[in-house]
Amino acid sequence: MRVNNAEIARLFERVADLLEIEDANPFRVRAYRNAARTIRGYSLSMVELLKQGKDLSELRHIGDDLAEKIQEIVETGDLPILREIEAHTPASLGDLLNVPGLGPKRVKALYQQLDICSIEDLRRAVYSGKIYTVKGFGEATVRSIINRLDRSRPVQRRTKWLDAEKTARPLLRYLNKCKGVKKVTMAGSFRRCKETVRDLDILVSAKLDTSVMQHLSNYPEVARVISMGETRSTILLDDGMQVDVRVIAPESYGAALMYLTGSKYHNIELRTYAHNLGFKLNEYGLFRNAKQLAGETEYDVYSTLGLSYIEPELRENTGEIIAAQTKSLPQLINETDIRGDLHCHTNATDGHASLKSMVNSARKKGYEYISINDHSQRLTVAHGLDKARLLQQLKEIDQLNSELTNFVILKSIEVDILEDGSLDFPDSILKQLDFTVCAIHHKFNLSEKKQTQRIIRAMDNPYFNILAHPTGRLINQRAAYNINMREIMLAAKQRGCVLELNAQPERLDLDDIHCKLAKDLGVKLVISTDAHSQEDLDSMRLGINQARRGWLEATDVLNTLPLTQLKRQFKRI
Ligand code: DGT
Ligand code: CA
Ligand code: CA
Repeated sequence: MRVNNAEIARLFERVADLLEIEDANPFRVRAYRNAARTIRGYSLSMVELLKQGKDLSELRHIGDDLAEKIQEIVETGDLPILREIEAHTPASLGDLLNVPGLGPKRVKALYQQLDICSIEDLRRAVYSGKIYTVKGFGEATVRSIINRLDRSRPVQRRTKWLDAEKTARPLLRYLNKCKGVKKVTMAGSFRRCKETVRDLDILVSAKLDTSVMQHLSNYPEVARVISMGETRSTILLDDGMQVDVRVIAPESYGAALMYLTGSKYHNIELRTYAHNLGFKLNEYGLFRNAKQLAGETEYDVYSTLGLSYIEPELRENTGEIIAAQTKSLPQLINETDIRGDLHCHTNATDGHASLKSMVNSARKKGYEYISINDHSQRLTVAHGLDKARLLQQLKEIDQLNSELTNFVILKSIEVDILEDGSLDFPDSILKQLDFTVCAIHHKFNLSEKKQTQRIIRAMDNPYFNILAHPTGRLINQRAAYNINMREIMLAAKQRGCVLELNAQPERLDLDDIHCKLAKDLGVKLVISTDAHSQEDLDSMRLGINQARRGWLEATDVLNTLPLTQLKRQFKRI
């Protein structure tokens, strides 16, 4: 094993960081830090010194104990004490320590005072403003943390929700075919409709003596069985997705579904809530003095606890339990609330379907309106429309509209926001449209200040209506651009502009936290598919998923409005 000094030092530093967060003896913490410094700065490699039979305890700051540990690392590549400490600290604290600007002192304060254990927790605390209650987190610190978080967003390998669904569907069908199976349900982050999932969690309701697991192992897509028991198994599928399957008796189905749906933090909070009321809640049911009071359905469990039913999308421990107790949960938006799609392309630019086909599909979905938002001239890669082609399209729309009953095609465009914040068409053209969708498609790397100013300057134009895919991130591919979202939302509100929740499976931009922020700030949103084909119109449900995770109600979303009211919202002058 060839570990270099820097790696050894890094392991020691990690031990010191975690010990410090745990409030361990400061001398112990310092011992690891000092040793790390010695090792890092030493001119010869520890491996070499050991090979020469040198006694490492002669080095500055290295005692017998640490010398032994260095030897252990050199021999095994691992440091067991670190694993031990990691085993009783939340694993995600390590991620927090990796956020630039967050040293162990700050992580410790966050952990001890706000119970922040993960990047996700941190994001929530930042956006809710809770973080300001912790000493040492002033405006400037928090701003720099937000920027780093926004830029360092998920690069980890999590599967996009829609891809996970493609994997899950046939498996659910297959499991349903097993004899004795009553119900098969997706749980975990998939059921909570997180934009990405790490693995699939499936709950099967069946008598415990059925052969579900045998059936599972015969699924043709199984690449490897990781573990298999009577009630729980984990398998790896050919496409790389890991799947946890639990079998549970029907009388505990609701409680088990709640447990397996999570989130973990919702579960923990709910258990404490139940405990404080003298109940015991676990995956088998809700109990008082060993007597099961509920458990067959989730609804029973919540209502026996005196709570309204909490939709899975809200189960993130961000205030939903209190809201359920005080009957103030949001009436979450549904797909049926949507009356039209406000961002669609045709084959006049980079879409695949004609204007007419897009309209037909929108009508089939039961919509009352659709808008056509082809690209503007600057976007030559997408064959953006120049003035003449745009006017030609408007004429076609007029013609089609005159033939349609109970349906209207809105005239619009996806107009580029140029680097100086001006729009890619003059007002004389923009004013002929029903509204505009404005977007950034180049110069992604401006500084936060410049990018934010660029967008706000664009909003100063009275023909600016909707900011499309506001952060520009592509899930697992491209980080958000550098912007101050709060400032942009406040500017939008002031000017009567709105933000888009773009429902494309790889965009889902805004994310759930930003949706909630918009709601809290009183900024309206639209949910649009940015469809480039007829099938793409079906992405609306993904946007709805995201919106529900962001606590949005129909009243927060403009394309739930009937046409006349909608048009009024777009009149700024
Ligand atoms: P993922 O897979 O990272 O996208 O997210 P989840 O939420 O699906 O997480 P997963 O698959 O590790 O666990 C599935 C559910 O099991 C989770 O949502 C809640 C429950 N669960 C997991 N670990 C714990 C725990 O330590 N305590 C409690 N109370 N519940 C847990
Ligand atoms: Ca999962
Ligand atoms: Ca799992």
